[in-house]
Amino acid sequence: MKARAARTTARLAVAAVLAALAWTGCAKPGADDAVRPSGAGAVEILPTDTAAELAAKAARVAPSERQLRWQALEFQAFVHFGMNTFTDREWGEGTEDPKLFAPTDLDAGQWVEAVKAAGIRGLIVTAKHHDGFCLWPSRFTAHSVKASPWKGGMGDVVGEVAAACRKGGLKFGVYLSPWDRHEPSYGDSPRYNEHFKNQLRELLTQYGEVSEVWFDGACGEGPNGKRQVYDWAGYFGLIRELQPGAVISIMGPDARWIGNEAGVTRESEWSVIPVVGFDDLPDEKSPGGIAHIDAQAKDLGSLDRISAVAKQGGRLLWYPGQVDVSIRPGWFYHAAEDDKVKTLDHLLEIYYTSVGGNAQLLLNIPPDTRGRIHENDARRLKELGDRLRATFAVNLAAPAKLSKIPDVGCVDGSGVFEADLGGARHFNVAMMKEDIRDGQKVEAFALDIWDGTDWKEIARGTTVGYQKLLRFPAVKVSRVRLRVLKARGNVFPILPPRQFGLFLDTGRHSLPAE
Ligand code: FUL
Repeated sequence: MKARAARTTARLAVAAVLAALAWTGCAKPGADDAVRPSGAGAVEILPTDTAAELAAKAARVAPSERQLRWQALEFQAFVHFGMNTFTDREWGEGTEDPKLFAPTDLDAGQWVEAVKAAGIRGLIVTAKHHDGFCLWPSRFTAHSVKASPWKGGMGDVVGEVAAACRKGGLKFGVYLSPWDRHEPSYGDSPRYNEHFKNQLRELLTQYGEVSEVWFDGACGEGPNGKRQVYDWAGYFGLIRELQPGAVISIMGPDARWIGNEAGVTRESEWSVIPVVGFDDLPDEKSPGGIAHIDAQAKDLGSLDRISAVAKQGGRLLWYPGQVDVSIRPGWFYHAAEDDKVKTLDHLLEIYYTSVGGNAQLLLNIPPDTRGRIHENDARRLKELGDRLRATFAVNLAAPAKLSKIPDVGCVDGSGVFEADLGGARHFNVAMMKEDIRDGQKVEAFALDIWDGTDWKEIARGTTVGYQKLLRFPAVKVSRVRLRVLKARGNVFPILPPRQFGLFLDTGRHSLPAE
């Protein structure tokens, strides 16, 4: 009874705070409700569209339900484990003896606990890498755990990982390399496509819910190598049929590669991406209608880029970025890299710029030859989680109260949010979020503090999207102001505590004396 009353009081308090916030904007919230799409979907852009029409169209593109759920995972683990772990290589030839696969102490539960310590919410395992060795006993090849000494050939790594994820409350996903250096049918396109779909079907039906299927674009066939024409449409169709909630990443329509493997996110990371052409049917050249983007281009979604694509005729898609990067130099475990685990500062930098840069972070942690996440990696993951938990435990903007609304000029869909923190608060991290169910709109913003006499700008940025995290030297003030300087259409209020937050990271060196 007591707990229930406390919850009710807390809810009333939150409602009062929300009502007490100040927001000024040029357009009325809700004005474009009528044109808001119900979910995903391409919006056509034409050579005849004006700049204003293109901005309005871009503002209307919204994620699908599966993309929304995926984005909310924020931080996932990539687990590269397989034949390469035992041959000390990054890319196997496909000719390796399955007997080499011999983990001595495989413990998927330990993987799950280690990654959860970092605050990770999902895990994607390499069910099959380019060498073709399968971590599950596939009925369609002999090149698998079945032929290995591990558990006398009776083991199933994918099964153990899926079960451990379920038990630990992590989402579970699979990486299945389209490029297969072992499978004899590879290059005989229709036969290999059948083979690949058979393997996909096993993975999608035998292990419960699969939240993501990760298709690698890598293919190292040389000029005289095998040429496989992938049946992307068939693969995607099968996934949609068997696991409709699964996001198909990279060579797929739901999430795009960020463009590098170093953990670097663009300053302006857009989820609304223009694509040349109107053909939205998946085929080899255009998997799900997304093949024409250059994932490594500097600018993928600015209004300039949108208008350049519109001149050729095309579509706008919701296509968010995923940052895949390894905690070590390699994707697979190598004992020689045991002391090359990324530093905590480096991981924090990657976290703040990806999870805090409108992208999802997919951090690779490769288990060793025991089949365990090495102590050095596990320790670093725990340090990372501890630091993030400590920083984000208290949102200092949560009890914000109404302040005087300043008189500021508006450009496009801009607006000003101002909060009185109810006393001086010490912080060095700010968080803001757009409600991406309504699309992504903010193009430029600035964060100000009241220094007692005047407003002083302490940070400025471009896109916000799902989440923007800003780090700056610590300040101690009682009033802050967020100015949305430019937006594509109407930006709804960005409200604490869910969409606006201020935090103190006590681990940073730059803290001034209190
Ligand atoms: C690349 C692969 O070639 C690497 O081995 C690794 O799997 C990485 C995530 O993707 O394309």
